Amino acid sequence: MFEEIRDRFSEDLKSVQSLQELNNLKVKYLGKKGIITAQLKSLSTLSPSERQVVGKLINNIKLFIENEIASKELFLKDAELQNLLKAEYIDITLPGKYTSYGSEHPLNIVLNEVIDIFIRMGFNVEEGPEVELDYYNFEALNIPKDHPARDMQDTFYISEDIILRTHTSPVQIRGMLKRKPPVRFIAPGKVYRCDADISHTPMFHQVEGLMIDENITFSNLKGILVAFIHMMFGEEIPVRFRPSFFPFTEPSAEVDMGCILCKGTGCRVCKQSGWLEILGAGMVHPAVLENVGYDTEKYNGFAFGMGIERIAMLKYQIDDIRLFFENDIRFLRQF
Ligand code: 2NM
Repeated sequence: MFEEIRDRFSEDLKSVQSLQELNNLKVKYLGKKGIITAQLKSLSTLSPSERQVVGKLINNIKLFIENEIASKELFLKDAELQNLLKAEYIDITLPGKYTSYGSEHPLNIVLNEVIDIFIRMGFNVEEGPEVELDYYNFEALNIPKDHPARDMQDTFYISEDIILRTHTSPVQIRGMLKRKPPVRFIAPGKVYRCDADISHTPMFHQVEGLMIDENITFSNLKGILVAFIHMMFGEEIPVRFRPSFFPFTEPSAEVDMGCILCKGTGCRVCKQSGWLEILGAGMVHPAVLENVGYDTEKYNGFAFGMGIERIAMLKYQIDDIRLFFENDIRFLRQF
């Protein structure tokens, strides 16, 4: 009789495929209304001596069933885990989805380098409109009506007195009008001139700088610009100042640095001179300071300007300015 229960259980167990089925089997034998439970309950109908023998037999079967169920449970749980591992298998050796990263435009790399150097020397950064009044772009800068820079072929006119700025100097004018001296800021940004060849594009980038205070000298101008060139191109680079002319500065100078390509021995880029023109600069003309209401008895200062394209062309040895604006991915990827 008990042998029969045990064999039936073993048969039943063989057909169990899942934890759910195993639980059903457990209920069938060990549950409240289970086969073994019923047997245990029927013990009360036996005499004490029979109860001891039969009870032991039933308990043995119960233990056997419990053990069998426990080991089957372990087996099924392991099988379930293996299935899950198989179903959720990820081949980490497969190449990932391809993402193409952009890179910073060479002009922005150089522009940010220039800005960072002047920020380190205590300059603020000022911005202004690209569509500008003739007044801020020319008049306030002491550029007279008959000056060649005002010629129709250089300036993009929007109307009689509205133009695209031809330099960022109008930002300096607006910056000075906004505050009292001392002032020390740079104006980076896009400028527009009607011109196009391998070294000119109708839009290009400039950084102009300005420093106004009491007792500013040409030595201060030299100190700042030599420091800038050394930080930008290297401490060993020679720098020279040549007299020049700008309507908005007096005296004015062109700033050259030793050719970084031939180290001054003469090459195609420096036209055999050993020098590269890199900046224009000068002491701000008193007429300009008067136009912004600064007391020229008390204040003076210097200003300078540079083209970012030219610096980037020298730095990366690019011989055609138009490459910056064609957006050919093969060009842009190299930076
Ligand atoms: C240059 C060269 C020399 C310049 C002058 C001014 C201002 F507004 F203060 F008058 N801003 N920038 C300046 C002076 C710009 O660029 C080649």
